[in-house]
Amino acid sequence: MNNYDGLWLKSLTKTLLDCDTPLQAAEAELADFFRRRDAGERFELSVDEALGEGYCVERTGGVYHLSGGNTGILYGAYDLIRELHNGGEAEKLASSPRYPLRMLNSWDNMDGTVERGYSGRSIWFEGNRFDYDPERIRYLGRLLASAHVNVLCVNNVNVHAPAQRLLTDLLPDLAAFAALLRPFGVRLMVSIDFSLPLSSGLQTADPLAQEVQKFWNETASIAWAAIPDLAGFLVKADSEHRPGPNAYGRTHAEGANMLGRAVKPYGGVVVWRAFVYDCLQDWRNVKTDRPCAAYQIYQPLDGDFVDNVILQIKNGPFDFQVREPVSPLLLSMQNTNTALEVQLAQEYTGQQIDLYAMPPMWKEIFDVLPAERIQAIAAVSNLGRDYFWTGHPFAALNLYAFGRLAWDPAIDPAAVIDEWIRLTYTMPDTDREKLLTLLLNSRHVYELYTATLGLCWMITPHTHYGPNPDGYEYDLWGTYHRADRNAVGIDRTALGTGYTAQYPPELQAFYENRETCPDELLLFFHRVAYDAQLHDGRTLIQRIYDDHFEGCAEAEKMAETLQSLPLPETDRQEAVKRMAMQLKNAREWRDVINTFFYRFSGAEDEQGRTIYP
Ligand code: GCV
Repeated sequence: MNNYDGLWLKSLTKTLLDCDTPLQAAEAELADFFRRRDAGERFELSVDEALGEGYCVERTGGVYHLSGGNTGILYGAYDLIRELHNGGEAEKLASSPRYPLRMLNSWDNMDGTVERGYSGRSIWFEGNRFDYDPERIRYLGRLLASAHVNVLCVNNVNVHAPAQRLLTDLLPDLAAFAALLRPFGVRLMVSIDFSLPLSSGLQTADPLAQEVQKFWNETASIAWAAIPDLAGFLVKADSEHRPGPNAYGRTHAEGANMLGRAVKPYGGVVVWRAFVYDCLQDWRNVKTDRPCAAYQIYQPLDGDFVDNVILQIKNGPFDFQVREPVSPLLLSMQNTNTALEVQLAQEYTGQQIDLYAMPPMWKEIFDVLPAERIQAIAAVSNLGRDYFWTGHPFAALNLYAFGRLAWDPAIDPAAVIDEWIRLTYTMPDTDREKLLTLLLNSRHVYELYTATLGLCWMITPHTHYGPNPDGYEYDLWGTYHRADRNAVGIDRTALGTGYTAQYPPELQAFYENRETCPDELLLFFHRVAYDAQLHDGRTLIQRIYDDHFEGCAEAEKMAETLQSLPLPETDRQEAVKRMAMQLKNAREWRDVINTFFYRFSGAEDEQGRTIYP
């Protein structure tokens, strides 16, 4: 096990390694915490199953009475530890989750690589098999439980061989892995390949074929016999060349429901991803608009899904960009269980090199979500086998905050960041505040130099790091900016692609109107001339130049702040090293994008700064 001790809870106690239940884990954690705290306090635990994942704490004298459901007891223990560690009194605490499923989706392949992973290789797969240090898996369980994450999907949604076999001959290994996480209330989920019946000897994977239904019923029965608390299946179907029901002329509801019925007897769920669009688009075609796709496919199916199918929808209509409006599908599925999907892995948001604290961005989404329809929150994992677990030591914040906000979306983003800093680092208040401000501004700074005014996708193809304004412009992925010498952006109003019509009327009118559309989404919704005036009186072209200069200058200031922080030496060195890479990246973005638009527009910068011709 690597010996990095900087994640938000300090090193694993030996006793925790032997725990078999959340209650035992709660006891071990609290005993260890109070022993170290050495303040003569005691605790008493009682399990009250009726509390489920919830818990209550009450202090009488020097005794903390904690009661909680089977896993609630452990969540209560961690929350009590957090409160006391962070200087709270914890006289009375009571909490229960807003969302029942809080899922981490790993995109780990069995060969040990991680798709869009920036923290090294998989923690549990290597050489096409499970290969892990059990102590590290216990530590992982503990990390997830302390953030109240209760489901881990072990394998990539793009199911590559031999991950298809996780439900067949690799099932005993999966079961052994599940057992390590069980004491922490973490249940496993498996990404499945919709065409599995074909590789198992059937002639079809048609969801309406009886032999296919029988195959999945048997597969589920065997899987749940081996792992009775298996959470369910995660499915990427008919998306980016993955097999799905469309090949048989069946709808996504027909495909998902067939699986839903197979896992129903065991209390399992099928999480069906809505990330479906035409990934072979011709850039010449201006009628097809990728952000419209998910709504067009799934909205007509609202009400057709069985009750243990959850439609998992990415936060925005594109794909985890720095700035996107909320997905209209999330707002419109009235009769379907849905899950929100966010991405901790910083695929488009700096790859754990550039600083990017996500809570402020998630807050924007949580604030508009119709909470009653959302059953689950899922996040693409940012974990890996590297020394810091999340690449950048500060990127652990996003994992922690994800769990906290999936439990209680009302928590203020600044409060959750502050909580994480206090749990992770010991530093004077003034430094803690500096770090908090640095993290709170990090997304804004990254946005300034990479995605001004909602103009995303000007990135290097495939790697998705660094600028390349035309990298995807003449490609087949449907992600165009259509810049010419006069204007940039795509008109997504009723006069353009009609995307805005997918929103409820008020929001539609809000985005449709250039006057009310927020600047940060202007070029997502509108095509705008370079000489058009924005809300603050600047022209579009001047704003593009200014944002890139400002973003880069802000990154330089962040580097200075970082240097001044009293971090543990290992963390400081890594953060400083990565910040140097961020600065290089920010400068490259500034100069490439400014030159790109200068060459098109011919407009001089009003402040006469250097733009390369
Ligand atoms: C797992 C994007 C990523 C892919 C990812 C896909 C998805 O397209 O670039 O790597 O595949 O999203 O969410 O399925």
